[in-house]
Amino acid sequence: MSGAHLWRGILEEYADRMPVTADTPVVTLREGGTPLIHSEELSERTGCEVHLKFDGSNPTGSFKDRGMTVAISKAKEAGAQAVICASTGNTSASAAAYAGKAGMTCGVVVPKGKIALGKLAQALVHGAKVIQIDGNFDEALILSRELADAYPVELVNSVNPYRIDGQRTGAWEICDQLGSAPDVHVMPVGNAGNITAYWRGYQEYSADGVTDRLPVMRGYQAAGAAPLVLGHPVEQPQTIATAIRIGNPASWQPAVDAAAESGGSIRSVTDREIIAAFRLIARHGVFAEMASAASVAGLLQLHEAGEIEPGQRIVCVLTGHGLKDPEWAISGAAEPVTIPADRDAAARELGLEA
Ligand code: AN7
Repeated sequence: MSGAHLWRGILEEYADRMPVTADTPVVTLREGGTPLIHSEELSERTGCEVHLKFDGSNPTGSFKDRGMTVAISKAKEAGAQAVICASTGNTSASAAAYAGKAGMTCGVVVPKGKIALGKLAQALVHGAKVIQIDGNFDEALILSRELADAYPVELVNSVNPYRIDGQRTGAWEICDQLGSAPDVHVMPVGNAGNITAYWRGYQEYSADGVTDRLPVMRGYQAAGAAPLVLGHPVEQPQTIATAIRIGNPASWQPAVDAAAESGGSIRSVTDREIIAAFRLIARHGVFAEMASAASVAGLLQLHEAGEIEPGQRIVCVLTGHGLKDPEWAISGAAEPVTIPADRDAAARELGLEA
């Protein structure tokens, strides 16, 4: 026996903590088990031990797969033929993939022109029916809820409790990887399901004695889409981080509670801070999408404000992969050079000397 262990996906790895029985048809793409990457750069800057939980390495490139494997498996168990979701992009990509695997029809409702091209491509290749609306995510979610109320179609947004159930596994993996919860947990916040899920996950592990501590939860919205910071919905949310361009989060209260109960906060970072954080981690080998970089931007903001004690163990969640939206990456980068196919010309470009 080689002793190799191949990750089976969150429903099987965490079966005893999941709402599944022997009768549940598990629909999985072997999601979860994502890397926790130590960041030398961020650790040095902050005087802390900083890790990046890279959920961009999930099968469809975002954390949504953790919740979707549960939601689609339970929908299939209940005999659903079709699922629907509203999305800023990643939920639609994930729903389309898992519905495709399950042999179910999938409809996705997205704000026209406001989702990253890679995410739209995913929904299309996986065979979802893509409906664009002249409106934002919040309006798309209202429409999707109305559809699910009036027609035989299962809603798989994070208002579906199975989504939150699955997303708790991110917290468990971090504890399993570190041996306990971190001191500080930093993450982006949009519709606010993920911060709700992480806090529940940490609390459950704590209640069961798997972790000896709970983290301080620090959530970050984009400044132009920061209803939880302002304390009221935002009619016209604006940010380059389209994944979190959300003005009226569905999990509003549990997210606010998670921040308060943990002694943490939900604050905002500007698009400028997000881009700077995006570039910083990309230069050090990790390509996450703009919305994900809000977590790192938040950590740097906390550090600059002197609110991070040195020596703490910190995890920043990177929720989605940068390849979903290469436009922003390319627009800020140097133009590639073009030269003849010649060794010495290439050496000159690279600044090499014989
Ligand atoms: C990369 O896909 O809402 O606070 O419809 O794609 O749980 O909403 C995406 C959200 C963070 C925010 N990072 O998480 C959708 C959608 C990325 C995201 C969030 C999203 P929540």
